[in-house]
Amino acid sequence: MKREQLSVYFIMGTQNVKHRQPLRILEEALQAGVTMFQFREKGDGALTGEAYEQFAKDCQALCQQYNVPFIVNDDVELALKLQADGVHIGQEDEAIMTVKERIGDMIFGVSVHTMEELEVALANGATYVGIGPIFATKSKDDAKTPAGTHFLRQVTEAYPHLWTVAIGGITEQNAWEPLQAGADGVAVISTICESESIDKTVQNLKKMK
Ligand code: TZP
Ligand code: MG
Repeated sequence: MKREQLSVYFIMGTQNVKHRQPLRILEEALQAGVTMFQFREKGDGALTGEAYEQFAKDCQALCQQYNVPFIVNDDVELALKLQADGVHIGQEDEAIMTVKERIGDMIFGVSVHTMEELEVALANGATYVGIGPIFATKSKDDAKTPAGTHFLRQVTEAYPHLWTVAIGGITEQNAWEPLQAGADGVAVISTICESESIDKTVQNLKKMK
């Protein structure tokens, strides 16, 4: 992947979508030009078993059609089985070192909140790091307190060559803040899932970069 592909990073699971077809939302987002997609099916009412896997496959097929990397959140097993483009894990998931050994050259995203976590991610071959929550979010039950852009700025200044994506409560109105703090892109769930016009939303987010 290229660094620019972090610019508008869409994350979705069925639990993030109300009154609409998740695959339709993904397709609209892809048509509008999101640059990366993360399959994140978890939390209350998330699909399991066969339905979970089929939904992942359907999302992957759409991403392939639009040539957008398909990244699996948490589930290394699924990522390997589907030959996804990559995996994204948090600190509470499987140990970073073992994930790296299992996925080899796949895109590897890691969420970090401190310099120590960042250094471990780097030492273990992370392709990019996710930094957040920047703002308050309603899309992650166990999200940490919003951190603003302070840590993000610290990271982009200390590691200018490191690829970073900001996450958490990012909207068309506030995306400029993490971008100005040096993030390569913004990762969003609700701003796209709940948009009245996904096309406009994605265009606006893209323009800011
Ligand atoms: N990790 C940190 S915040 C967050 C995740 C997965 C949720 C982001 O969702 P939203 O709706 O863009 O705030
Ligand atoms: Mg996780």
